[in-house]
Amino acid sequence: MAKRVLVLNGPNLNMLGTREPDIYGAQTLGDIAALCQSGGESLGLTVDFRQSNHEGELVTWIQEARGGADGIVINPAAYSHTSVAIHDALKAAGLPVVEVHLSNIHQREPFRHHSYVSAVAYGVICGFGAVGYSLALQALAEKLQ
Ligand code: CA2
Repeated sequence: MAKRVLVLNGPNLNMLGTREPDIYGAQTLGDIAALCQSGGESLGLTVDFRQSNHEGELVTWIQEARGGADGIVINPAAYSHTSVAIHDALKAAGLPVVEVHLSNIHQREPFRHHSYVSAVAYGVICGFGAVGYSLALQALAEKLQ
């Protein structure tokens, strides 16, 4: 049976492709969703791709993933650097988590160097742009085999 992966995206990622292409690339979130759908299909994964600007909504989706998904790929965006709530929800979900960032957060401002999510992820991918999502799905497919 196909493994189910929840791909979550945090605040402002719905704005991708409209500004700062030098940092985040020119692709829209819709483009990345399509990449995940096709990449997931070829890996035998069912991908549920979502974005929210609201911390609580992301927490609720993570809670619902327990029982409804086999793994999580998450780009928590700015909440990476602030959210104990997302950290706690991911820990409680008990599912394998891969954290993705489009940009290399370690090359940027110091406040982006720490992520509350990294401690509950089994892997972190950053700096490869949209390709990072494909790499995350590939890693998760291996893990879920
Ligand atoms: O590099 C990443 O993927 C980030 O998670 C993106 C977040 C940022 O806060 C993290 O430090 C690193 C920001 C996403 C906002 O993206 C925009 C794109 C275009 C226009 C406005 C915002």
